[in-house]
Amino acid sequence: DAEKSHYISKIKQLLKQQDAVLVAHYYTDEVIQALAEETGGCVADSLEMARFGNQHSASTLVVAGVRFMGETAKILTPEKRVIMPTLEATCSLDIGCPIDAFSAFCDQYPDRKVVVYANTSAAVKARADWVVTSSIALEIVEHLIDEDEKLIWAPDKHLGGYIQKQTGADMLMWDSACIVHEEFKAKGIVDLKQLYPDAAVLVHPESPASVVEMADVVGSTSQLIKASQSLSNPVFIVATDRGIFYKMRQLTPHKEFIEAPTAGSGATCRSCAHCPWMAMNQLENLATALEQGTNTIEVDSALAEKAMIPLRRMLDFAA
Ligand code: CIZ
Ligand code: SF4
Repeated sequence: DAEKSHYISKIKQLLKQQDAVLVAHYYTDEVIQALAEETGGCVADSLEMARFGNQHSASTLVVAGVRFMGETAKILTPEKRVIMPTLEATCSLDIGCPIDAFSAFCDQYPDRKVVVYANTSAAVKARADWVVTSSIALEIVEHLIDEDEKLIWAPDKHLGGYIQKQTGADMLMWDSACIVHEEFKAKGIVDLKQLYPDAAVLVHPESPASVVEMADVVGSTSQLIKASQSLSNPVFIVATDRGIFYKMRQLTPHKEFIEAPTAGSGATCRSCAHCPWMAMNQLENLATALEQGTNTIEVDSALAEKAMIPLRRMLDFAA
C-alpha cells in the first residue's frame, strides 16, 4: 500500500545518502528481507550477517534482527556506525544468561573451555573462549574434542543437548531456551506427517529433542534453506521461525512449506513460530532510526576487545 511504498523509497534514499547497508536476519518480516536484497544488503543467519558486515565497505551497518546481532557487528567493526530499527529487540537466550551468574558458574570449572552461542550479550561473549552459531557449532565442538577439551556450553540447552548427542562431548550445560523453538511439538508433527506422507521434516536444533528426533534434516537456518532446495520432496514441514519461508519460497516456489505445529494457539502459545523480538523490526522504525540517527549500538570498548577474540576465532575457523 501507499504507506509501505512511502517508507520503502524513503529508506532506499537514506541508505544511499548515508553510505549505509541493510543486513537482515531470515526471521525478520518479509518486507524487511526483500528491502535488504533490493538495496544490495544481505539476508542471512547470524554467522553470515557477521561476516557480511565485517567485509562490506559501507560506513554504516543497519542491522535488522535482535540486539546481539547489532552488538556482534559493532564488536567486529568498531570503526563503523551500527544502527538498529529498535534497541528493544532482545532474545530469551540472552535474557536467560546474565553475566554475573554465568561468570560465577564458569569460575567453578577453570579447566573447561567456555563455548557460548552467538545469542548472548557482549559481556558473556567476553567471558568465553569460543563463540559459535548453530551453523558451525558441531564443527567447532568436534575440533575441541580433538584437542581433548572439556566444555561449558551456554545458553541453549536444546542445541547443547543435540550437539552433545552428536559428538559425545563432555559438556556442562546452561539451562536456557528459545521461546519460539521450544513451542514446537512432536505430536503435531506426527499428525501432519500422516496428512502429508511425502513431506520432509526440517528442524532447527533449538527445538526440543522429541522434535529433533522427528527430523529428516536438523540444521541452522541456512542449512535448512539448502535442504529445502536439494531434497526432492514436494512438501516441507518446517520447525523454525516462519520468517524463513520468505527465502524458501523464493528459491523453490513450486514446493509447499508448512509451519510445524506449536503448543496451541492464542493464550497457550507465547510466540507461535514467530519471534516477537524479530517482529519488532519494521519499516517505520527503520526509517526513523536512519533519518534521526538514533538507535546506535555502542559496546564498552574494553568489553568489545575481549568479546572480539572468541568472535574472530569463530570467523577464522569458519573461513
Ligand atoms: O534462533 C536464532 O536466533 C538464530 C537461528 C540465529 C542464527 O544463528 O541465525
Ligand atoms: Fe532468540 Fe529464539 Fe528469537 Fe532467535 S528466535 S532471537 S533464539 S528468542
